[in-house]
Amino acid sequence: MLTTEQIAHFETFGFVIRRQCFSATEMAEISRAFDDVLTADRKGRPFDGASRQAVLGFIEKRPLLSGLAEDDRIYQPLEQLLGPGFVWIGSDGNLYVGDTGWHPDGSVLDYGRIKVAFYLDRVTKDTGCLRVIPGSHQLPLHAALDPLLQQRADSNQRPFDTDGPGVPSFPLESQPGDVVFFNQNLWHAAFGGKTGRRMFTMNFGAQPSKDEHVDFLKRVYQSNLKHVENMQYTQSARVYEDAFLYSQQPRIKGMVGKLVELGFK
Ligand SMILES: O=C(O)CCC(=O)C(=O)O
Repeated sequence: MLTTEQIAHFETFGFVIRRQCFSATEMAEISRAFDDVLTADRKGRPFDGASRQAVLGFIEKRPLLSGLAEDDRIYQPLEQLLGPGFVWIGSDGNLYVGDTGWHPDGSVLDYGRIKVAFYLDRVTKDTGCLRVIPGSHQLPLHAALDPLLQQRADSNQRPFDTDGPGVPSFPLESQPGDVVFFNQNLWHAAFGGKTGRRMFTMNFGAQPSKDEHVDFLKRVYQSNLKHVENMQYTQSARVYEDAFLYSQQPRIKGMVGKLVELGFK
């Protein structure tokens, strides 16, 4: 459970990091399962490091990983931050290559969505930890940072007279076992990571209360289908796994119901 102060931190700054939520033994198992899923996607071939590998439906592919979505250490903070009836958006397991330029994961400011990120190796400010711009999940800062998208497209652009790493931000340095929760409207980036930096995310949305929220979920689903095409080695016309979509586990069942209703596969 988050304390009142941790909730205030999340609401004000747009993120909260929970230190050493998972033990070294648990992280060793999670790490092995991660390597397994990404290697299976490459059909056993080595990672060539040419571009990012992202496997969609990542936690859904192993029971040990799927269990994270219903684990109290993840589920309870989400229920506190998003409210009851929150929905599953999806997960991805990644081997990153190079920097990730500044961006938010969307700008639907009236629809709460949270990304939960696990970095599987120690990462610091200059070795690829997640950097965030505190408070940028809200207006007016959220919109004032739009010029950073030009810099993401072309790192020579300096809309604020500085390069990407120079943009004022907070580094979420982390050790395996730490878990980052952040508002998807928050501007974030990572610089200086090694090729093959390992991280995975789980993404959740509040219970949709407007057509615009449902439209947003549909857009994300379409964009995840594209990610399967562009960043997975093994092609598929699906994002999710049946074992997860039709799980009988009450918490999982509760979060995927909307997706099944919308016909997501
Ligand atoms: O770790 C990174 O490179 C950035 C992660 C990120 O941008 C994301 O998960 O949306």
